[in-house]
Amino acid sequence: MRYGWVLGAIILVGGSSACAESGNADLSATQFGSAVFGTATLTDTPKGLRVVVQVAHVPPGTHGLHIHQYGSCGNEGKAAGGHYNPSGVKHGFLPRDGFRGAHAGDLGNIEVGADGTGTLDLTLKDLRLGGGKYSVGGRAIILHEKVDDFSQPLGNAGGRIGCGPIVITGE
Ligand SMILES: [Cu+2]
Repeated sequence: MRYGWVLGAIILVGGSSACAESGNADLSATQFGSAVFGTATLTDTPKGLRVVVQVAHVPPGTHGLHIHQYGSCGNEGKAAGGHYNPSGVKHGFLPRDGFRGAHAGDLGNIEVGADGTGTLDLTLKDLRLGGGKYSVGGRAIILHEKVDDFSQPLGNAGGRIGCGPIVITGE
């Protein structure tokens, strides 16, 4: 009997690790005539959700990058709704401020060089692609026109120039 419980526990642990998922988001321009383009890969790791974003054809400078509530990019990105903020907390920078001081979607900024390309590589503790308290699958990554200055309420990052729905693609 006791042996059966142990076996069950092993199966449960194995099952939860098999839930480590991977996904991506293809970012495209929200405005007609814009060539903004990007890809994001998302992977559940033991340390958290790893998000690697690469963008191209973006005006040089620092641009806010967030996960927004809904996986829809219509109406110049506005259909994605507000920042993903399941805990109803203030705006911040998730790696620095944690879930109490930042929206779960507050990824900060991406630096774009003179050639119009930029890369961001973050691992976000307790954020997950699927399942858990803070899951981002089915939401959207938004690239903003301006820098996220971390001011309230939303970081003052301006319009949404790129958008990509987060799709879970495999384990
Ligand atoms: Cu945003």
